[in-house]
Formats: sequence, structure tokens, C-alpha cells
Amino acid sequence: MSLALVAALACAGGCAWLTRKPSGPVIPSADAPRAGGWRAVTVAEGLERPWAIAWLPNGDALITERPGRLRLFRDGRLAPEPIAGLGSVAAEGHAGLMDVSPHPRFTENRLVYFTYAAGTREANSTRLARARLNADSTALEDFADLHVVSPLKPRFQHFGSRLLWLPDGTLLLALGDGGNPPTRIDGELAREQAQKLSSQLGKILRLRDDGTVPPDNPFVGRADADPAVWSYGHRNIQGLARDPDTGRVWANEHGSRGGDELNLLAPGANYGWPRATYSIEYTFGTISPHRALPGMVDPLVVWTPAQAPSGLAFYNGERFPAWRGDLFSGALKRKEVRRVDLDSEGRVLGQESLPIGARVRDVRQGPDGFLYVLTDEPAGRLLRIEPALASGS
Ligand SMILES: [Ca+2]
Repeated sequence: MSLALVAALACAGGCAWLTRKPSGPVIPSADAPRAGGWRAVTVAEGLERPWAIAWLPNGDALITERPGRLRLFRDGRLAPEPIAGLGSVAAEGHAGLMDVSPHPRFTENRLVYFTYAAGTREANSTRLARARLNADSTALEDFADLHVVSPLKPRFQHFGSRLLWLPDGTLLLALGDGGNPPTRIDGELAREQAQKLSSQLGKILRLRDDGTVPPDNPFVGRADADPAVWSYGHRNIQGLARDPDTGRVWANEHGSRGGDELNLLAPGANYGWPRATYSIEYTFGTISPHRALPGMVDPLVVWTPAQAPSGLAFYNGERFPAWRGDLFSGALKRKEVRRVDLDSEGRVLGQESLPIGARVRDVRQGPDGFLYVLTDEPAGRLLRIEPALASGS
């Protein structure tokens, strides 16, 4: 444990100055022992490429399907008809309907927030939209964009895009860097956007619930920066999670070939991409000679070979006492959920694998204290992770 890491973790609540020297202790990925004491039970199936699940205060859940449908999961069953009233979604490549998150005061206002991709192959972006769910949860009303990410980009890659509410009622919106080579924006590789504070690509934005920019964002008042930016240097975040007790917020993100990351987030911090990375080009070339650089935050975990991380959950339920305080990160490529064992200070103690046998798109804790998993398949499933006796016992 380096002093730099101790300092970084002590600052987990969020310090804009948070930087660590190169050489942070990084846990090599790949293989992890199988977690014991659980089983996966299918609770819904026939979901087309489901992307995200979010619960409403009454125990219902909303599930997005990437081609552009919203489904209602109620009393343990999937309602046969999709919820009507979504806007028009571009569904191709990585693009489609993505995250869903109810307003923190949903019971009062019935507002639901979405991320989705819109535009053409030549010019597209992630959008944040809001709508009101009607009283019987059959239709959305007044579906409208709150934010259109800029700049627009070509090709249908790297949209992000998870949502996370903070206790002050603001919303984090995680966005991809715009795409892999040869995708270019303004004559440069799209990935260069991640280090430009004037661009919203490769960033986490922080917005108010009406889509406006809070005045206490870290770069407000800087002429060279977009005031919505909250953190930067990200390649393509696919999971965001928060510990409600400590306020720590984590994100996982995809590297290129290898170098997937788990990061502890802080406002104003630079997470390195593409100047500092453990990943290499898909064609095996070098992206950067640096794995770490001064002024850039090292990841807590690096996954090489790639996990292709997806949804991220912080677990604090009663069903798995040994898992309380740990992170659960879905993996598309490795077809598993990775438990990242954390101590009370947020230090990574180790990892375990929960093999799922299918590409995992989302992992969330349900209000009943179980973990729920969505599989990324043409006929995708909702799985419940329940305690089970370890085999042989
Ligand atoms: Ca990084």
C-alpha cells in the first residue's frame, strides 16, 4: 500500500486535487477464484438486448432494450406490452436505448431519465431525455431531450452511458470518447476528445435534473472548459456505482485491447485516456508509452485481458452478508460478474468470479437485497443471484 494510494482513498469523498504518482498497486486481472455460496435463477426471459434495469419505489422495475423498447417488470413477471411513448432511437452498432433511472423524487413527480443514441452514421451522439410515466405505468408522457452531447461524431461507437444520482439531486452522465481509430473528429482521432475539457466526449458530466449545469461543477468559469464536465480522460464508461454511506463513486471503463479499468472518481480529476493507459491498439500497436502520468489518476484495478466491463453495483444488502461493501462489475467478454472485494477504507482486497455463461450487460442490487443481472443476448434474460449452499456442503 503506497502512501499515495492511502492519500487517494482518504480523499474518496471527492477532492479535485486528487492525483497519484505512477506505480499505484494494480491488481492484474484475468483469473479470479470462483465465488461460492450463490446461484443464478432466471426470473424473466425474451428481452431483446436488454441494457439496464432500474427499480421504482413501488417495487416495479423498468428494463431498457437496446433496439428502443422499455419494459415493465412487475410482481415477478414481464408485462407483455412495451411501455409506449419513447422517442426515436438510433439502434446500430453500440447505439440504442441505454440507461434508465427514476428521479430521486419519483413518487412525487413520476419522472424517468433515459440515455439513448440519436442521429446518423455521419453525425450522432448520446442524448439525455426525461419523460413522465403515467399512473398505470403503460406509457411515457412528454418524452423530451434534456441534453444533447457535443460534439457530434461519426460511426456508432462509444456512447457510454450510465446515469447516477448524487444526494444533492444532481445527475452524473458518463460518456464515451467518440470511437476507435480511424474515427476522427476535427481532423484528429476521436479519442483525443477525452483530454479536451471543451468537449463532452470521454467525460462524466454533472447536470441538474432539468439538464442545466450546476454552478459548483469543477470547471465552471474556465474559458477553455465545458462547464458540464465533472471528470475526464475516460475511454468508455459502462458502469457507475455509489456507496451511500461513504459517498464514494466508482466507474468501470473499457480499454482498447486489454487495460479495462475500475476507477474511484473525484470531481475535476483526469483518468488518463489516451495519454496513460494499460491498453494497446486492437491492432497491437502502442497507444501511449505511459501507463501512468503525474496529474492523472491511476485505476484501482486493471483488467487485462479485457473483461469488457458493463453494469456496476455497490452491494449493501442483507442477503449476502460477506459481500456487503463490495463492488460487482458485469463483464461482456468474460461472461461473468466480477466481485471486487473492498475493505471499509475502499481498498481492493481481491476479486472473485461469478460465471454467468452469457454476456453480462447490467448488474444491480434489487430492493429485496438480491443481485440482478441482465444478459446481452437476442433473447436476453433477467437473472437473480441468490444465496445457495456451496457445492459439496
Ligand atoms: Ca485510466
